[in-house]
Amino acid sequence: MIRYFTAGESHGQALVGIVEGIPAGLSISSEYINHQLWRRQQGYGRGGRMKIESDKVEILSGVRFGKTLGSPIALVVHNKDWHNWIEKMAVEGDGSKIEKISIPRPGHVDYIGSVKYGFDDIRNVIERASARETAMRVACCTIIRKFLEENGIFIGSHVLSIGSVIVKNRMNIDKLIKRFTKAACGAYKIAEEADKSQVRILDKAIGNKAIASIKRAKKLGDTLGGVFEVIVTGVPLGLGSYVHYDRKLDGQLTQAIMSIHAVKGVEIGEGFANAQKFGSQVHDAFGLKDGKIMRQSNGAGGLEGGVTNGEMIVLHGAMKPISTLANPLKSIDIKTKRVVDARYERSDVCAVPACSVIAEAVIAPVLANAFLEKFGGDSMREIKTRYKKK
Ligand code: EPS
Repeated sequence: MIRYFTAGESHGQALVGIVEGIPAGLSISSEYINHQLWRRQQGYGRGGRMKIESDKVEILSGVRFGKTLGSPIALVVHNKDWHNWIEKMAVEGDGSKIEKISIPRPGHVDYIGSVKYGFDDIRNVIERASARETAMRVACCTIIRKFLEENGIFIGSHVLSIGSVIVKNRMNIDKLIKRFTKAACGAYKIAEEADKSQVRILDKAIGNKAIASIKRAKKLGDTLGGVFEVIVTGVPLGLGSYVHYDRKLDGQLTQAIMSIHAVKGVEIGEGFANAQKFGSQVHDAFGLKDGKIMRQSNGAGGLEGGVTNGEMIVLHGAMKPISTLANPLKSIDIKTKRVVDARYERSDVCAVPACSVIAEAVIAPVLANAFLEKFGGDSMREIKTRYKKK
């Protein structure tokens, strides 16, 4: 089974990661991972930090001559901004000359983290709670994603709404998706098309409206959230299981997306909208195509009973507006107990496009583990032979 860990503070020296359980013989390069890191940094509405960083991964172990060895893969992404934080983030010393942060931002984990871990300096919380951590998550998960791609499973995403600007014409979007997913790279083609928009919205006019609303939010010192859609193609029938709660793949996939910073809602397909319809409008009638049993629709979003049904997987994630506000809400200084404005820490106005890219990445380990449970082996060759025999 594949596991991965990340470590690193937002303004520390580096983010590091270890990916364990990748079979031997998978082709991977830092260039391949760097493209996903670049995608994570894009999007209209990102803050000043993205102008400083140009995230690049260094592979330290587990890969030889471009192929995985089956051993743990160690990765590092250096934080360029660390050079501006060497004293504030020093590993040694007592920090007595460093100003402590005592004003928490509502919506962030600043206050809760300081109480939970017993800190009198909120900086200790901010550093690890920052969404910067997702850079290493994307790096680790991209290796796992490559494993899926070699087995014909492709992941893509696009943005459905930013603030109150919503892609309403679902039929048009579904037509586009149908066309895109016919490409050799399946759902990844959706990602490539969405990447052409600064907000990753497939409808150009709606995209322009979204950009205008982010501009407005910035002017007001405010922030915006939104909803994104993640699609997976090439998924074989039978991944996950209905026999036990923790083997249900829908539960595992939604947890992975919910674990991304600022995500507050996840659904499979049109989960919430379907709750308002008749069953006959939601469920996917069986049919026959060239003698093969198929579905006439995909209301289930590719999952029934926690098991993949052979249709594409459709997931939605809702990201709340980023909690750091340039025009701040009220807070309390935990040192003086006085009511003050919340502290402004450099941040993004909107990071929904980046969040959709991160979501593509973080579901890869869930899918890969379900795949390995069914077709697993120690090397790519062994796995491919088993998968072909299915
Ligand atoms: C981020 C890096 C962070 C934030 C952002 C995401 O860098 P800095 O704190 O130096 O600006 O820009 O994180 C947050 C929005 C947050 O609230 O922590 C990144 O690399 O994605």
